[in-house]
Amino acid sequence: MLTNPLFPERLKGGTPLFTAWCGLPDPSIAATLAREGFDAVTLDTQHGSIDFAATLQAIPLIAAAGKPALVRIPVGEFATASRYLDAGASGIIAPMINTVEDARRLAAFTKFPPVGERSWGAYGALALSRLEPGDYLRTANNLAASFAMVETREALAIIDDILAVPGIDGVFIGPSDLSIALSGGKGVDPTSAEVDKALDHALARVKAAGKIAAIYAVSGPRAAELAAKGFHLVAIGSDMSMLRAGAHAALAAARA
Ligand code: 3PY
Ligand code: MG
Repeated sequence: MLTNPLFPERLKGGTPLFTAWCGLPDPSIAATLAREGFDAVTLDTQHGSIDFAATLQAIPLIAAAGKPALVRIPVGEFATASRYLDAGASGIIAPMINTVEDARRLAAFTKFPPVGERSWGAYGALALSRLEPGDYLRTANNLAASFAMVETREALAIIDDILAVPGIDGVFIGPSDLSIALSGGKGVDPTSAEVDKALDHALARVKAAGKIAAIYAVSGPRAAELAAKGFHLVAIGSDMSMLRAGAHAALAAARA
């Protein structure tokens, strides 16, 4: 079952949701995190080593745990977004949306007409949702969220125009790339005061547009801060950093 049939609506429900962030290549890692307390699991195919086939395997495993699966696609690979939705993904996160044309292309590949131009073939999603084809077609545009990543100066400057594109459900802030952009390439600091100022502005614009505000957090405490600011969806990253942190903590305790 698609246990969260209207995931975009649920995101706007007032309670911040937390997603795990998986880049490691084995689908069992995503399946394991789906059974922890996360509200969703995101598969990062932009920077993670998880490939297309493993991502397709992970989606039903996450759904079997009763959680929505989101997928971050590589830059500009909008056609792949349709394939993940066909497999039953509840959200697509598209990096580096720096022009209105980028946002239009994302919407075209992730929404059926009349909003976009998505092509029919949602076989995995039909199996997971158990919806009849006609019912799936009628609801598909509201079943999954399309997120435009805002992580450059260019994107920040046109955030209202990106938000105005039909079929864009929300914005997903990439604070690391944003910090690199705002510092002119001098450093990466996703929690800098400059980034905070930019993300407060972006959050206000997303709320004014009535759309969904999502962001990546480098740690649990940072995720709590961002949820308190009013973001609807906060990713707590990542499987690799949690693995390393767990290893460091265990070794430090062992050697203490
Ligand atoms: C960023 O912070 O730039 C991201 O893309 C989130 O991983
Ligand atoms: Mg980024």
